[in-house]
Amino acid sequence: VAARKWWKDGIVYQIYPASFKDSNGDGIGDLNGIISELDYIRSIGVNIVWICPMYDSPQVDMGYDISDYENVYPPYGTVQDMERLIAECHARDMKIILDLVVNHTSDQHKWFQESRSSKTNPKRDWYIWRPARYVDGVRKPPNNWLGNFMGSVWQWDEHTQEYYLHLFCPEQPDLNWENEETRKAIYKGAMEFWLDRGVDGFRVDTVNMYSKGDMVDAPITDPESEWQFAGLQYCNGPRMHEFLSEMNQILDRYDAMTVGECPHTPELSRVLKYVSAKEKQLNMVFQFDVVDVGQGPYKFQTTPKNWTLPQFKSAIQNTQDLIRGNDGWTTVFLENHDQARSITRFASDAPEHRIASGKMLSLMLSALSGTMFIYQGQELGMVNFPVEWDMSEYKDVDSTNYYKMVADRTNNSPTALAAARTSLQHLARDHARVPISWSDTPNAGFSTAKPWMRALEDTAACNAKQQQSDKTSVLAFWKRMLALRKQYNDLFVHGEFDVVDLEDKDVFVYTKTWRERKAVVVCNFTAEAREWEGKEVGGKKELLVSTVEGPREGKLEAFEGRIYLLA
Ligand code: TEU
Ligand code: CA
Repeated sequence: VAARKWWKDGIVYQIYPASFKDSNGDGIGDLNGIISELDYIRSIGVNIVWICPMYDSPQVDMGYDISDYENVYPPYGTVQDMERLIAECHARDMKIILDLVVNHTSDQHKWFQESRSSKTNPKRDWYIWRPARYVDGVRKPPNNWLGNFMGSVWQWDEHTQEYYLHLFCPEQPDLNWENEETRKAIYKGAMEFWLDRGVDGFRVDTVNMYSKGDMVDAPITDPESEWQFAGLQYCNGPRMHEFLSEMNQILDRYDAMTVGECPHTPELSRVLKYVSAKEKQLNMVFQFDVVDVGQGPYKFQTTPKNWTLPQFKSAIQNTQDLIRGNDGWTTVFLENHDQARSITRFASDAPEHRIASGKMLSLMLSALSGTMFIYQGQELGMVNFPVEWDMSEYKDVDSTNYYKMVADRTNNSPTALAAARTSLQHLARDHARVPISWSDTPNAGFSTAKPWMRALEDTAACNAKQQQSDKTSVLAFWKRMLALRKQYNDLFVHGEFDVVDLEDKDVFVYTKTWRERKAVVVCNFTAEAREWEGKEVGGKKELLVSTVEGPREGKLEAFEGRIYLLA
């Protein structure tokens, strides 16, 4: 048997630099703040750290708009600080991966500045420029595609009288991957620059969007709008695998790990093409099945808890089935910087249920197969900020643009705006981006100054300092689960996953199987006690762990989770 790749057994901790820890009192997290908490991160049981974009950027999309790949955003620190962070991770036997954002740059990147300067500039073709089309003498963009942050994906440029493509904000022009010179510049500046400084791999942003295909109009799914959902057209384009093979040749030289972000790709066969070992593209991807549960046609066009447990189970099954009987690999995650907090979304953030919910989700995740990803604050059981917070606390373009669109469309209808607020309180990316609650001191112990985003105020009930010395905390439970995940590595990380009762709306029961070993995982997703006799799973059961202390028999408590080993 060939040795397992190091990243398969990885437990990754994702850091959002702006909100992790502020070391110099300017209200913004920074690299020195991260370095000061590496021992804390390691104590959780993590062995890989992922740093969200820390590159120089005007921060229109929180660093996913990069103006210089080879420099650090000054409030975060310097390239030397990054070198120190890399060394300090390695000194603790942890790997470090960065975010690779190369579908687009910032409009402030020098490549784009040159590209937009004239139609004959040598870098004109590094971005995607198209002439207008005229309908009854009216200037229109080249197609009807809707952008990820609302509006058209095309921006008119007065100076050269053409449109450029931006799948995200107008300040995030898409690079032209069809141009070989552009690709080479990306590999050298964005990848090799950091691989040469010792980083161990990348989380690859929007990895399936580089090849845009023929860019024809999208079908009309929203008759009220001029712009139509086009995700299925701009994702997984015809040259995607060719580009990734090329990119992989560089990554291979460094034995670098890759995890690609793979939106709008529901078909397993498609996903497999990205992650199968023999295809040599990416090591693994983030599928969107689970985090998309309960979202509307426009993400926010929905009501809270608008999902059922069977939907959640089959979404998890889709990600687990990816590795059944083939050479692919998968990921385990419920949170990241683009998702609201999982306790609020999938369990209960009511004060009396928050801790139980956090432990139950930790248990549910820790026995799933694949490389595991934990997002900062998830290990503390952090939850969404409250509904009372004003609209001005939402800083993310994704949230503010949606709210603006609803206002425009409905002529500021109070009912429509209230519905938008309710949905944002449930699903907005902002909830994951508030400062980490380190202690029960002003500004949650994150900073000595007023933080760039408002910190949670319930820090007495939830902070890292208190949880580190409390054996019953969510943090203590995460540590225990990650230790068990290591102890039962074959079964939990590599075993085969089966849902026991897909239709049950209250309890999620699944089994894991590795050769003659078997475990059954039982999670009560309701706020009431629930009967579970376990007749569907034969054999003698021995309790391995429960989210509730003490001997466990009979009914499951509200949001209780248990794992049994089967003899
Ligand atoms: O996200 C890309 C993506 O496709 C979405 O999940 C996106 O966040 C969603 O449409 C918003 O509701 C990545 C990054 O993770 C995200 O933070 C960036 O904003 C985006 O790319 C652009 O770089
Ligand atoms: Ca700072």
